[in-house]
Amino acid sequence: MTDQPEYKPPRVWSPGKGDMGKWAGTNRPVAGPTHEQELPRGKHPLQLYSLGTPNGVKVTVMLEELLAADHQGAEYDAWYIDIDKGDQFGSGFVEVNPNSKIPALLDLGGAEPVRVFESGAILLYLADKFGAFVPPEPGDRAECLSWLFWQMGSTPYLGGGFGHFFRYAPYLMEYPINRYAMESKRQLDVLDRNLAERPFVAGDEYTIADIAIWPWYGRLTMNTVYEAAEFLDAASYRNLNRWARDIGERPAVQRGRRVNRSSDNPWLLRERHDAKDFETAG
Ligand SMILES: N[C@@H](CCC(=O)N[C@@H](CS)C(=O)NCC(=O)O)C(=O)O
Repeated sequence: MTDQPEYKPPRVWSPGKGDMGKWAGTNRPVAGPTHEQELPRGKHPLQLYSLGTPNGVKVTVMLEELLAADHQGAEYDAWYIDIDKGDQFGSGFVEVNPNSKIPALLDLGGAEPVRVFESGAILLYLADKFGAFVPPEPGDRAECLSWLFWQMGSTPYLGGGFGHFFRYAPYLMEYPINRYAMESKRQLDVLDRNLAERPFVAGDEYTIADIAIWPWYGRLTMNTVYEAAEFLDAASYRNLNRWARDIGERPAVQRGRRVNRSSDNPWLLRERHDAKDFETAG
């Protein structure tokens, strides 16, 4: 039982009543731009508008992996989108992503600009464009895409469900935390059982499935997602921990994690425009 009075829904919901929790200032029940704000453009064909959250890190890791594999066409400008300030509702950002969420990518390298939104779609677009980190053979490709889409479909239960109620809700509630901790642990077990049989998520090769899953589930084992590692007993998923450590040691992953982060830590890069930015930071 809770001390909170039971919620009695009105006939038609409207916003603005009650404590809406963290991000109450930016959440709205409608889409579309709130203000005119052009996006900056840099010198490279690939323009990334993002933030160093797990969804954003997927893309910076992918771009750094492509560059490490000598795909020079993957050079990119990474611009910082401040979602606390509402940059995602600026007119320029909404043109690139009508869903107003980071990450969003603009590819200016072809005859016409290509916009891509949703982190999974961005990973697949880049993998196809450079012929890397997605297997060409249909069966192997299906396995890789199955895990990529698994991440996109599963993580809202970990993030919007468990993470929200464990870290950001105005007060702690046992019912939703129980519900989403149950599902989050089931997901950790899915990964752990899969990784008992293979080195990487989709088989013998490192793919966009690993790149999508690591920033959420790998970093959860390292206690950098919601500081929930102990609560979810993440250490008990041995195969997942082994994989998370191995992926975390990749130099491209370490570079990708540093991008679009704003902090006093000089090792982190608010924006990234050149490979040399990593050398001069820190
Ligand atoms: N399914 C989307 C989720 C993106 C997402 O939720 N982005 C968050 C930050 S991690 C965001 O931009 N939030 C701003 C907002 O909701 O206004 C993806 O994977 O790209």
